[in-house]
Amino acid sequence: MIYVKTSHKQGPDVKTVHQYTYDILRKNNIQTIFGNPGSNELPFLKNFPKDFQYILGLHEGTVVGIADGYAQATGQPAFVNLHSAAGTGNAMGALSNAWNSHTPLVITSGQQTRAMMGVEALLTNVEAPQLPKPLVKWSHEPASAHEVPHAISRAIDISRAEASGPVYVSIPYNDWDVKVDEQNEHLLHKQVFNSQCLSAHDLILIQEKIKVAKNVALVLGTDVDRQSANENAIKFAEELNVPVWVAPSSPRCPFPTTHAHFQGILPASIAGIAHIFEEYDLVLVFGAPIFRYHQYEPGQYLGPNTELIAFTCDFQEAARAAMGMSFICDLDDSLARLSEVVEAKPFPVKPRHPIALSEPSHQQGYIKPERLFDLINRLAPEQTIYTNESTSTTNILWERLRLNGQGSYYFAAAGGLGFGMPAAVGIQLAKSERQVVAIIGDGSANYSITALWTAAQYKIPVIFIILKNGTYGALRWFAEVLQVNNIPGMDVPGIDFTQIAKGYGVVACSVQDDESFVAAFKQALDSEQPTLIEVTTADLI
Ligand code: TZD
Ligand code: CA
Repeated sequence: MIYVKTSHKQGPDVKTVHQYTYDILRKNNIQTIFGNPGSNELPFLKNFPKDFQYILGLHEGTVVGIADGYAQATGQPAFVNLHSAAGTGNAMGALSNAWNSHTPLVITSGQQTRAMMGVEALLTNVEAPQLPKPLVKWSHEPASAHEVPHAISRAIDISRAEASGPVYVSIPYNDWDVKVDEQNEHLLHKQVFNSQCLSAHDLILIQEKIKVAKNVALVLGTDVDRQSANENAIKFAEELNVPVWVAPSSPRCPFPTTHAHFQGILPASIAGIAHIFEEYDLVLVFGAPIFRYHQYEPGQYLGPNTELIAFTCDFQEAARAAMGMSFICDLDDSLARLSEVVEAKPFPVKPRHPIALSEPSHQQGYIKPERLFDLINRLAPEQTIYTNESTSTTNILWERLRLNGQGSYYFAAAGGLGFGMPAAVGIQLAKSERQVVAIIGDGSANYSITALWTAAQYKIPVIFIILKNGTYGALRWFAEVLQVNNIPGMDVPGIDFTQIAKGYGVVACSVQDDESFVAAFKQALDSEQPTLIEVTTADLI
């Protein structure tokens, strides 16, 4: 037998995996843990440090949704602790959204004790690193307790590196008390920087292409907002004097919807996008996939005379693009530097079609979505943050709500329902100075309804507005697109969200007309406590 001498000190001063992990979290400014615990996780949570807060979610989809909102709102990795295989499995839908929105999430789960993993004792997470794939940038189970601190530090740095995203670490529960090498101190000081700027050569090439183009269109995507590049995006659009669209299916709003250059959100189809850009010879895209289509309307990606240049933080997006020229770079820096060198195009930018304000809803027993959004827009504070999971009204929302400033709008990036309510809770937790309003369909509200309980218990004053039309409206629309009939399971009648909310400890009311909505919304804004307003938005009889 070969005896390997290790440098592990075993004296009383030597730190354990548990101590190093919490120190590594502190060093990374992570002092909030989002979780739902099980027996495998208890040794990690024991003697929970006083300088940390634990946010309990009652279902793992809700936990990851809350953490996703929190991470997106703070711009920093959020730390999640889930229960083994079953807990991770419950979180997968939420993880699909986090993956697609480049949300930095460090998801840990407890594993059985190492001595019983081989016999697959109850609660063993079999082949743990496989489980969350392909929705994580990195997935790992340390080979021994001695690797755990390094794996945690590595996970945080990977999640934060551009393009940021979720990572997963499975940790056997007997690892936490193991004393480990003091060289782990290095992990408390090491630093990793993101620095990807366009080269001088690239800048000249792009500048030249912009200069010779006659009609330039600008498309901005979610990562412009995520990288806080909004101000430089406005500057660039104004310096170049060109119209601005938001990328299709964008889960965030990178440009003020009130700006004179704003044209709206692009349709999510191949033919739809090509049609809009027919008259342009250059399309510049910042911070979006090329493109995030949804409904299949076949056609040419772009017309024969249209060239596309994309700027992305994600090499996968660049590789996936079916056309064009892509630069993998920092968006804020690129926009800033290009703003300095471009010359304004001579044509005035046409404003988008004006939207007429909706009519009051007299005596009809419901408030049309258009009307509801106009009322919300009139009453909500200037800096309101919206999460949107009302699937058939997304276009109306983009037309009618004022979305201004960085981090004003969040939507499920993979279209996975169960994001809007928990994300609103996580965002409000991170941004106590701004009101968060969650706009949620009566179908979508059911996927992560337990977010209400976390909002109530931690006094997180989100206003949840449930649009009750009794049906899966978006699926009805899609059935028409696909021209398919007689589909079962399209309606969701008989749900009383006020009763559910009250059961979870959230103040709630139901409204059917303008006056009651206005009164309820004003009261919710003043109350500074979580409130649910159920709004009938269609004739349900
Ligand atoms: N399950 C999950 C987790 N995500 C999904 N996207 C769906 C199912 C499918 N789905 C949609 O894509 S939209 C939708 C479903 C069920 C209807 C949502 O209904 P709603 O909103 O009441 O929330 P609308 O405005 O009535 O469409
Ligand atoms: Ca609905």
